[in-house]
Amino acid sequence: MNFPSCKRLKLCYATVLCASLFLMALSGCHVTPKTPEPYGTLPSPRQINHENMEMYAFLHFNMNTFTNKEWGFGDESPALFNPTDFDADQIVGTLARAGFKGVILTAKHHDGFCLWPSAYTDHSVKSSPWKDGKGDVVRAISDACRKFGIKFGVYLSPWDRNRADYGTASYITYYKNQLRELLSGYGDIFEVWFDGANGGSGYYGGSREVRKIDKDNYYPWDSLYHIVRTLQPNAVMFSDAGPDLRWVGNEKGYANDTCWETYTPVPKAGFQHAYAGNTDAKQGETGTMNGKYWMPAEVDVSIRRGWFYHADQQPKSLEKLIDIYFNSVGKGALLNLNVPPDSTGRISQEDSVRLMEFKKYLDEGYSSNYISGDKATITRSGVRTVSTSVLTDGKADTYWAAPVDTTYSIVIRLDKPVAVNCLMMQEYIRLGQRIDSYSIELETAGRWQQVAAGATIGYKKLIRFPDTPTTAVKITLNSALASPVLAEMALYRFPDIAAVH
Ligand code: FUL
Repeated sequence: MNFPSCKRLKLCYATVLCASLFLMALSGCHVTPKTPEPYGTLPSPRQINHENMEMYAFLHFNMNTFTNKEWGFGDESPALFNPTDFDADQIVGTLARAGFKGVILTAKHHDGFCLWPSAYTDHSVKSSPWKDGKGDVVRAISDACRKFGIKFGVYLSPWDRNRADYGTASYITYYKNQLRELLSGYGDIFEVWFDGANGGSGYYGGSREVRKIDKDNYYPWDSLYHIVRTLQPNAVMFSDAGPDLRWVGNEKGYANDTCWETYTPVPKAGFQHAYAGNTDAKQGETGTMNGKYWMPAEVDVSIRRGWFYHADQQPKSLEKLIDIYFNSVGKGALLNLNVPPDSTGRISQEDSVRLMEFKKYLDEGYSSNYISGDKATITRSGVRTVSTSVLTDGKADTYWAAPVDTTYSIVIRLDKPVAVNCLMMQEYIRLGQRIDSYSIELETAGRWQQVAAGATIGYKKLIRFPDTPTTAVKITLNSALASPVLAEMALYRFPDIAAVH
């Protein structure tokens, strides 16, 4: 059969072709031929890997554990360090079972005592009675991390209240040597934690005085960063001002609801540089829209009041831990939860029980996704543009990319009415952080009601609301710095806390 070739039919074909091209352009999803242009500063591969961890644990365990202090003066005798039942497998195994993806150990805190037998000082485990001076806590914890399949990181306090030469150039050489020892002797390191507390009173080899340092110039941050990049290219570095992760600016366990992953650190008044110890860290809670660097917030907080173990303190309640989780991971930040081993050298029973409750709560919540695999109908300016399940496919590396920057609404209908209390959204951050205004509505008994509104999403946003019987969820993307690109969504019902105890 011959195809008709009349002019009118040609016109018809042309119209159909144009219309399909137009619809394809409108629909915009991961199969569009053109990947959207990235926007602004972008995460490095090491930062993406790190963000995927979501939460890890801090281990404050050192001389203070035995002196019942938070900040040792630096004059403590190594003879005091003597855990009676040190068990790295119990410590790391407990944290791994509780869902933490890594551990950061205080290899040296401000008092200067070293948990490993450093070649550069005797103020370490090798002068302690523990294992007759043959022990190495850094070795034991890093080995246990490998055994339990989680990552290992180090905290090496830049401030050292024990060293006679603190404040001079030779201390910097000492600090660099210690950094090299830790980064070359203990396998892969995922994070190096640079504390901003530095300078002040201390023992300093017996001079017992106050040593102020020039915070703008004393620490050669660029060459310290270079040591880390050279010896552990996959490690991220944390400080008040990055370079890879920023301090959230408080130790209470929360990031702001608006929390940009980009950040331009600003020096405190009177300082030239934004370095560890002289950054206006409060700005870390929100980050900076269109900030100069990709530098997600890390929320560091302790399960107990202190960073070190004190027998008269108790772990935070499950309610509080969950609140911390939603205010850190749930705002697109990393959670670094401190769990201090006691002076026997183990995680206490109370902390361990609380961590297992925490894990149970999260597991139950996360296993309840009511929109897994469901189709989302995406509408632009009142016109239905696409129906896709790419947002609910459970894959954070597939995405829906809006064709242009304007308002969209995304509706996902549930199979049957169900009570939910949390919506999860993820941007595809490899293309930058783009969305800056959204609102959430739920359909209950045929009526839409708004339950939340906010600005940033980023790597992950968890939005909580009271249990609401729901037949559909609508996410309105009101505005964005560039056309929105979303990776995932989920709708959960997290359990009642009372049911988890
Ligand atoms: C602070 C330190 O001074 C605390 O002792 C603790 O190590 C905390 C994580 O960082 O700046």
